Amino acid sequence: MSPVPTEDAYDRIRMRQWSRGRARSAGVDRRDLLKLVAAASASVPLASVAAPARAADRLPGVVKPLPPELFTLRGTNAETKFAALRDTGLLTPADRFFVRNHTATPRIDRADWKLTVWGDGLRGGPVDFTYADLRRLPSVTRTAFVECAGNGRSFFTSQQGQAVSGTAWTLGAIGTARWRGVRLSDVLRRAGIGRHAVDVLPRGLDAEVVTDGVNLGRVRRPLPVAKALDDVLLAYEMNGKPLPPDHGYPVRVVVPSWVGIANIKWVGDIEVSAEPLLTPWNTGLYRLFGPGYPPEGSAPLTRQTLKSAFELAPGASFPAHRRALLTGRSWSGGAQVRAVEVSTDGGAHWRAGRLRDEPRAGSWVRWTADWVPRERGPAVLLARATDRSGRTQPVATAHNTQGYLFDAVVRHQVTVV
Ligand SMILES: Nc1nc2c(c(=O)[nH]1)N[C@H]1C(S)=C(S)[C@@H](COP(=O)(O)O)O[C@H]1N2
Ligand SMILES: [Mo]
Repeated sequence: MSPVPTEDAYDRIRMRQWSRGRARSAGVDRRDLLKLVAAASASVPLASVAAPARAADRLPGVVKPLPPELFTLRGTNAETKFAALRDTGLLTPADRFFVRNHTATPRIDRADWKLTVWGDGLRGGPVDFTYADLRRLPSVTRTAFVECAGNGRSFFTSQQGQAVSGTAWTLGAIGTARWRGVRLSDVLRRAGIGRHAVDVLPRGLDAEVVTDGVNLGRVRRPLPVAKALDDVLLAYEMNGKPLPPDHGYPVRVVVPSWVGIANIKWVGDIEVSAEPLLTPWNTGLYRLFGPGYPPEGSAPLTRQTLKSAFELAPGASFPAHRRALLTGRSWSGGAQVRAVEVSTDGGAHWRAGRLRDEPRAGSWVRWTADWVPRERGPAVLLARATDRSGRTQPVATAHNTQGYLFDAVVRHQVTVV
């Protein structure tokens, strides 16, 4: 089932093309891309991560309410509080699902919306699909998490003392939903994708992104054709209802197990290219930069990594000598979660957590563990997952300047009273 060799091959080829200048820069000046890469490899001040989160009920640019008991606001984004997932099931209700907006949620009328598929990777000219056209195609349903590649970024700083740039997420830049829509492969085949197609570039209808005086254009990131024809959806429903405006209404891309940025919201057009494509989102952004990586960065990121989180507020308190039920979730973009271990003494002793869900690829598992705290004072809770590929969460994650793919065990401070 896993297309891993294909992904690896794609990355190797794309890296060679990038370094020899053979890939085409889609919609942004190649010199600007090179500047982005240079900026990405520079180290950055801690201040960018230490920027204080705000408390408010609303964010301009986000349509849904963001009550402080459910969300922490970070710039244009809203992080889900893990404690607010404790009373939810496997699926994250749309009103608690994190929001990552480069700019602002656009208001789109589905009667005016269409999807244009175009490019030199098609056998013929551009093909349009209305919302009604998509609804007439066979539908598929799939449970999948969407997780930002920078989820957990703030722990590079708070646990490892390292500077990283980007939104200072803790662990709440993830949600799991049941997505319904059509297969991207069905749409690409109907649009006449040719055998020579190599990259598929969905683009959002939200505003162009301007950073440091450079207009990066609209949010877009190429998918290798092998992935695009595999398990990618064009989703129009989230948890049985039309997509909410903030999560991509009327149609978004869902790329199970891959970095959040692959899941383009408010998709308006898809370029199918016979040449490899480069955009800011697969060159300066969403690669690993830093001492251990080449100057042009690692290969573009594909799958998410392995993580665990307690459904608890930071600094939560527990009464001594009373049995507490600890709950949490673990997930991996690499393979199903196989086991979760929990420590309530800062990592000296570990015991097995009880899994509450049948582990499935692309989803998370809920787990529980009992704890009877004995000593009053501060305590550190840890949860550590292992997936079926044999990976276990490490003690530390190798540094990268933009703080992507943090996978180390998080130390959750609590107090016994
Ligand atoms: N058009 C568009 N698509 C987008 C984004 C965006 O800003 N614009 N953000 C991306 C990023 S970085 C992430 S992590 C996910 C977040 O999806 P969500 O807001 O539905 O949680 O959407 C991705 N798709
Ligand atoms: Mo993201």
